[in-house]
Amino acid sequence: MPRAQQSPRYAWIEENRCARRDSFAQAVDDGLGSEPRSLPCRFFYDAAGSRLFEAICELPEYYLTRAEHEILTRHADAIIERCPTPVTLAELGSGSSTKTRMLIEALLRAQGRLRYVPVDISRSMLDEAAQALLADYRGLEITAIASEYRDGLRHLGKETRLPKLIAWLGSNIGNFSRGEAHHFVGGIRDAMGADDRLLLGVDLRKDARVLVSAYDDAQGVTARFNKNLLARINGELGGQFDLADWSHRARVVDDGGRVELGLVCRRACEVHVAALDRSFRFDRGDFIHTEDSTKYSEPEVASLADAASLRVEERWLDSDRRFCVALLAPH
Ligand code: AVJ
Repeated sequence: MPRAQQSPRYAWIEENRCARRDSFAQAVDDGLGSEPRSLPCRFFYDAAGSRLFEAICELPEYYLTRAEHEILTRHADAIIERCPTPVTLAELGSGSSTKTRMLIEALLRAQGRLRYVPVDISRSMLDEAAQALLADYRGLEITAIASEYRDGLRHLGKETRLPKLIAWLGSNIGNFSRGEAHHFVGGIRDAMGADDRLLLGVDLRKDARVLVSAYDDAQGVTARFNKNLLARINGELGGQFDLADWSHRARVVDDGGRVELGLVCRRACEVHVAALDRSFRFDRGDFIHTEDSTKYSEPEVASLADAASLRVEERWLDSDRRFCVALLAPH
């Protein structure tokens, strides 16, 4: 795909791509070579994986995107009324930026012009999203940061021309354990000034049946998304995984507090990975953990904020009370 050009309204910063490719090899070597086996979920999002994730967001079972969209549609103006104006909109894990359009529109209504700084691991998603947004909104200027969260936060800390509204939506926080989330929200707090705000979209604890169907959909899109990790090992590292030997598994654990995703081996196999010059043996029933999706209660959201010296300024739920968007401000 042709790379988007830098222009007066669009600039991008890319954080060490080569190191990232190496780190995929390293992560596969470490993750498949030790027990319990695992692959880190941040590697889901190559171009194909990002597209599959967009398809997940449209699934009837995957209520998260719709619930959050409902909240942002109803309350975008109320959200930005509680932010200083003018404000820069930053976003962690922006993906296609579809979920952000309500905020962008509300901010453009309120302040006419807007600087938007999306951070995402997928350069192709950033380019596509930026082109679409710039075509739709005059008055928008975008600086995209292609990096993992850690590097992205470092850039955001330097983004001090105007106060910032940092959006971290889509329950992306769910990929962290509770402990990691506490730590990471502390890191966001460190990148915030006294006037900045954090807008957090969090999926709430709920009935296990609703969760299982959201993460094991009837059309098998989530299964393909999950197996895309193996396809990436094949494509990028010369792996020999037969995708038919693996099945997708989604399990609710921790009393509805977490969905655990992984791949179960259906047939004993030995898989060579050329780039690692190494083979991995799997028995039938072996499990590779690929993702956690942590769910929160409302009090857990408040204590998460509190532990990072933030307070919940206001929070909004969807009409089915499945999802929460919370606006956090420094103490
Ligand atoms: C992008 C982390 C929010 O946990 O719901 C969706 C990822 N994985 N279906 C989630 C995901 C399988 C998603 N997040």
